[in-house]
Amino acid sequence: MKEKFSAIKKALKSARNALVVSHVDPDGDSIGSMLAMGAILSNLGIAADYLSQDGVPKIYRFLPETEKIKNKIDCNQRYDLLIAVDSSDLKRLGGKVPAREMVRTIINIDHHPDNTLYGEINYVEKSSSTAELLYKLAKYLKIPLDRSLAEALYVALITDTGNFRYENTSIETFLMAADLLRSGINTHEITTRIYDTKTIASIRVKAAALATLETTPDRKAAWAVVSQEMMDKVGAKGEDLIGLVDQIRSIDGVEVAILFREEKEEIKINFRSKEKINVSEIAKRFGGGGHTRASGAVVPGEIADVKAKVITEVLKYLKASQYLV
Ligand SMILES: [Mn+2]
Repeated sequence: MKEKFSAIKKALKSARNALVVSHVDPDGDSIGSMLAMGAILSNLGIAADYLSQDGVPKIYRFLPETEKIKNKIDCNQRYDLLIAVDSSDLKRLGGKVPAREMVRTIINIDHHPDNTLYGEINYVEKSSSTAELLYKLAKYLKIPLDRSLAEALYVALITDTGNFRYENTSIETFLMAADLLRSGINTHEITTRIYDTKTIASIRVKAAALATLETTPDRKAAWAVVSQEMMDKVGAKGEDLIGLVDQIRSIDGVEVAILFREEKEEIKINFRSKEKINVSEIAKRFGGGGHTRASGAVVPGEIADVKAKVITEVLKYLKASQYLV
């Protein structure tokens, strides 16, 4: 890891400007990691732009400097560095990233096991979150851990570990959290904003989605559907669905939870598992990917057809894994 850090340090030293990018449908780890990377860059005096094609979900906008994150950039701008955080491949960054020839060096910082190592420098390591990797990088670079950097890292850390509930939570995770707390962040305020502040549209669309809940007879798998009509009816946005698939997974006995969401001509699918099934394998069969317990895919087609196809495949997978009897 030392070589990775020194390669990054060298690249940063010779850079005048950088573009920090994260994946489409951003989550807390992608936004927090972008901001943390930004704090590192500004500390080193490197000018930075920030690109998140789908913007910044409202619940993360209390973080300092989120207004710097734009949903498009000037495509004539050249960058010494493109720093991608929390994204397993280039495609996940969306279609608005600059052309390859506009960027000198790509630095890829990520914790997804299926990362395609698309950078000239790949700092890809198994960890709770991309934030955990950035925390280590910040320490190596001796960047002072001020309150706003600590807040960005903390939000990223808790959202990717489900507030320290998921199995990716380790001793390192808690040690990092403890260190972040030393900078004076208010964890109660942060968790209230992240977990206990919902829009009414979010509650309404979740109620409508949960009304579509179906399960296998043995309740090992459960799924729900969100149509465009359901979203429009209550004025919900994609970010209003945060936590819904986890709610389905929380049903007693459920091992695999799936959420189907209709968006234009495509169906976005979220997979979650509780403790046995590697849902990234299932997502891969539909051109997606992700983590062992949380993955996703986007499939073109009608919602009913896609749902039928996916459920059949999930049941096959569960059977083959000897899990479903
Ligand atoms: Mn992540």
